Amino acid sequence: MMLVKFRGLINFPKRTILNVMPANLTPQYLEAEAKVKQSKTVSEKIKALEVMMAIIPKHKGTEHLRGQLKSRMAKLKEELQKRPAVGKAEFLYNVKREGAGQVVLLGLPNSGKSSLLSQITHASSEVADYPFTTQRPIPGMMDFENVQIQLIDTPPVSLDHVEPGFSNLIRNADATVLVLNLQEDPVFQTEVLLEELNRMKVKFTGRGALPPEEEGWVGKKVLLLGNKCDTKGAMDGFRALEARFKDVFPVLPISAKEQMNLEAVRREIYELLDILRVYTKIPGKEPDLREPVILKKGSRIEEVALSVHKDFASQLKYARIWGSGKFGGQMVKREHRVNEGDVIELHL
Ligand SMILES: Nc1nc2c(ncn2[C@@H]2O[C@H](COP(=O)(O)OP(=O)(O)OP(=O)(O)O)[C@@H](O)[C@H]2O)c(=O)[nH]1
Ligand SMILES: [Mg+2]
Repeated sequence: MMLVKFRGLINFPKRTILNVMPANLTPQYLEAEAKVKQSKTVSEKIKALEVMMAIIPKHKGTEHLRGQLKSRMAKLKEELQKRPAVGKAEFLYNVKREGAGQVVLLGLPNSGKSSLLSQITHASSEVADYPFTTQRPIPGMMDFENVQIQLIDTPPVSLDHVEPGFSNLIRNADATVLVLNLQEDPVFQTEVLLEELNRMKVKFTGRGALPPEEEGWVGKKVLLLGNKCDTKGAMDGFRALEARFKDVFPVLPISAKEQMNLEAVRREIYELLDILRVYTKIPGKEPDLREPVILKKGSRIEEVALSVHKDFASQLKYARIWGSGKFGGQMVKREHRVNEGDVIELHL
């Protein structure tokens, strides 16, 4: 009996033993491999395979396996090319707007987008130390004082594959936040992401007015966040980022993980939206400062009235206004431009 068992072991097919022996594959790799098997769509498979290729140990023992992964990837990409854009993926990238504005987080793999979303909004998005964790857009609501703003975590931008629908998501949103990993050449990451925005026909700017619209192009404000500022050497990365881009974009060092500078992030994101808050009041009563009326910068009394009720704008005779360094309760006409924090009493 013993002998038979022993013989069985010796005769164990050589190929099987070779497959398990020399590669020293990590548990994360095996997990990624399982993910490829579970993936139902071709693009999911590609993403999972990208993870495997990124984390596979690179030594002689895995050379053959790496070759196999590469050709498998090539086949999948070919398959994807042959198909028309899938309706379902497009649908996933349609995120219903909520709150005072919609802002997309964009970044290369592992930069900390999901960590930021999970820390700064009421939503949570899976965080992991391997790339391509996020597979679809995940929205969350961020509070800034008395305003709610929608942030959207997205799958990472990869150099050779962008999901259909991604560009629509960005073009339809109000602004973009680039989340950069300060540990890994943030200037280069920014250049890659700006190039991607260019390909999507997004004309970006930092502070100041949006560029004039051109046929087929949309203008968006962009904020740069240098993430992982808690790590060693990160501030060197930040200084390089700031030196290169601070004249064009607002740039902040943050740590999503250690919750550093996140209050400043909230304010900068609010600033990106080019909106202002005013408060309406009823004669003889105090305004409700928890319920701002949100308007585009440059709006007039007329728009305040319209936002309260569609008939108010046509029936409006005058308004009284507090704030903006004016006399308290000064009478103004419908063309009067309002400012952040004004309190307005509408008279019909
Ligand atoms: N030290 C440090 N680590 C961070 C910080 N933010 C994120 N990380 C880590 O970086 C890794 C990636 O974080 P994620 O939030 O999943 O990054 P992501 O950009 O969403 O990644 P993908 O979805 O794969 O593109 C995780 O191990 C996080 O714990 C940070 O501020 N400091
Ligand atoms: Mg993520």
